[in-house]
Amino acid sequence: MNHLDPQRHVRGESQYLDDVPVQQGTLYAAVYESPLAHGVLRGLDLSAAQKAPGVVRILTAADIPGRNQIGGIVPDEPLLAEGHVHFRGQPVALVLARTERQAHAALKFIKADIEPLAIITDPREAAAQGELIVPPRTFRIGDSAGAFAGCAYVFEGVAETGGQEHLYIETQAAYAYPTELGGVKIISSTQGPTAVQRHCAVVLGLGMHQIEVDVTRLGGGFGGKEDQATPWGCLAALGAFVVKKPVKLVLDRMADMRMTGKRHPYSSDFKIGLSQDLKIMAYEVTYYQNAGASADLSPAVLERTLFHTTNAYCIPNVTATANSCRTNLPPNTAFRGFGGPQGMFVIESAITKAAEELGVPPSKIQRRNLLREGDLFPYRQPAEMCHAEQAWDTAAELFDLAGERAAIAQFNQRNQLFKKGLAMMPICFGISFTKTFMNQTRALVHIYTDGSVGISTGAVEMGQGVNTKIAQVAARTLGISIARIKIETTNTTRVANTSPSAASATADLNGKATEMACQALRERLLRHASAEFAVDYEGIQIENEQVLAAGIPAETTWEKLVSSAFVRRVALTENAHYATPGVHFDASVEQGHPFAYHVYGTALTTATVDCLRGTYTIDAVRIAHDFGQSFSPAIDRGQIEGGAVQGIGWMTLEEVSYNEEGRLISNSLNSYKIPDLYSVPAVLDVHFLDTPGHPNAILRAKAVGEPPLMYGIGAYFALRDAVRAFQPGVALPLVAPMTPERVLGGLYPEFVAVAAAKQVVAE
Ligand code: LUZ
Ligand code: MOS
Repeated sequence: MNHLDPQRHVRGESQYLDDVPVQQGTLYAAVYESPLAHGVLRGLDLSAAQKAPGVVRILTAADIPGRNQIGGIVPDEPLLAEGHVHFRGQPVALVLARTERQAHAALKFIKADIEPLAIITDPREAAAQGELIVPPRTFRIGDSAGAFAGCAYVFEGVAETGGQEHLYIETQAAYAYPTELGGVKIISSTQGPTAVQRHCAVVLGLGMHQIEVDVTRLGGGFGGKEDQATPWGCLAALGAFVVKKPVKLVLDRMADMRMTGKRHPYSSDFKIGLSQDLKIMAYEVTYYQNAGASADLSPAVLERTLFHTTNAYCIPNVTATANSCRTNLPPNTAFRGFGGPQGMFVIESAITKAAEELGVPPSKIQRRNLLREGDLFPYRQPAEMCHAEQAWDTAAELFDLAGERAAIAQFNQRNQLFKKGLAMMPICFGISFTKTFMNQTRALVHIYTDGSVGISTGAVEMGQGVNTKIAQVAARTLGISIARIKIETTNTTRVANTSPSAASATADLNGKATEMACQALRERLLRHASAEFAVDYEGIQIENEQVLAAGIPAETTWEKLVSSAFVRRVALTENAHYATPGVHFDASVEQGHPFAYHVYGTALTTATVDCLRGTYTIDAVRIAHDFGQSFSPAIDRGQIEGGAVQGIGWMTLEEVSYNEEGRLISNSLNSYKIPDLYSVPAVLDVHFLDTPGHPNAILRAKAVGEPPLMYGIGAYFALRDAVRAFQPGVALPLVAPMTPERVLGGLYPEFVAVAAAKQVVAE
């Protein structure tokens, strides 16, 4: 089964938000952003801008009819700045003009009177000043402090990971228009239509029933539109509501990069204790998450970091503490992996540091400590249907870990200017929203009288192929062809109160709801056939659009069955509700069973470093992955390949950089590099492990969205391995991304020391 959309995409037939025909009288919006990262907003001079050509109206916080509040988890985020500004790029005013150009041209005439305040960009500095978004949280199992005393080896260190720009191809956008009875309809490029609806209702002072949000598809999300499509939806809706005209708001690329949050950078302290035979006995870690200026999803991201503190390892004594630190940067947000990758980088750093100090390959410590059936995670859920060792051993054998290592050692002995490195990267990722209540959704299935089928769910198609999967589930359950099925837009009036398409759980949740609705319809149609043809219900089947049973005429097709059911007044619509069974969590003790299941896998990564230039190639990434029983192998393989490459980008090339004034330096594709065709690994193998899947996974095919991103962490450690082949024992900080500049610093530490000294002199 191939993804249903790509042919339409390449022919330009797919309808994205910007392809929606605009209505007559549509106004275009542009956002005036705070020019300072922190300050008291004393006043705004709009007079010149109001006279600029084409300008119809300029809206500020004073024009908001409801509450000026779009915070989700914590109510700490105004839609438009009021009283203070907290980051550069914070929306302050909205210009509405007759054309997009005129709206943007008017921005430069706006003057803000801002009294500057001190700027914090560093999470540790924020923590030191007590600037925490929520109180710190600690996950604890065993007694780590006591266990260190009995350890043969104890190592401590600091690990840091940087931000990551989502770089969805389609930038943030919304198109809103007034509807009768004073409501608003919003076409939004969002992963979370209900979030847009809920916040628009608050901002406009309306009931949620007055707001309709519709989503056809997104040109990528990656978490960047889980919460952060909301401001643009609300701003367009505010304009439409106040001016009573359609309003379209599309961010250009650089505005999107400046104004939206990214993956959270983390700085972390770790301490790891091992026994003589390399069992990890104790692990302590303190995370400092750079949350940006408001909470957004940071507390949930922080929680997922804690859930992934020990990655795929069993560690009996763990204390993990996490701080969400408020800084004067755009609010950081969901990004594929959602804090999991940040936590997993730290434990891999701790293991690597221990291995380097002990002079053993990290893989020796990794393999010895992998999770086994029944082992407890620090949050007390047991590892069930655990495939950590199977994934590792399959990867090690299939991709010849021993042979690769020997070949690399030989290469490194023979070459002075090029060095190769290798790393193994096991992953274990929990599937479910960590907030239990979010694990619910609905599907609304109509069978039309001609036998065609329309399906609405809470799932948003963002390129990941969820619509194809839902169509497959329905086709299988009903016994009909995919060609009869249409997956409708995601719309809040058809399917209400949805969770965002996120947490890798969208196909599971919405697929299960679809399966339930289709099962109910199928059963109803078979009961009808049983009555109509006076045959035993148990014996009837629908296969390939044929209704099959002894006693049923051979020409009885799906179409005939449906039309005869309609004539008999049988309901051809079904609405099903699905809630993941068995998940719960008690945050007061930080224990429970938050995940429906875990996904496992292992990647073997090799890399080559040019030791003159510091440049490198990631040569091969070979992955043994636990898909369960994949029913869309082409889509699933694509998710693993794309996720791994996105993870490699985060770990190597992509460097989000702000200056001390909180200004984004990496503000365009000139200065922010993502993997391109030339930098992706030449070899990217994906092996489907033979695993049974899980009953909580749709048709036993496990979730594939986020887990593969963390294979990219292997690229960091493979590069580190290569650098150390050139400079044995070099004190290379555990800081990602491993840009060519950082590689050069590892290859020539004395050169970097000289350069730093020169800079001090120059200053
Ligand atoms: N969003 C969320 C997520 O609200 N909760 C989660 O656990 C999650 N995990 C991954 C991505 N988005
Ligand atoms: Mo996501 S980080 O599952 O939107």
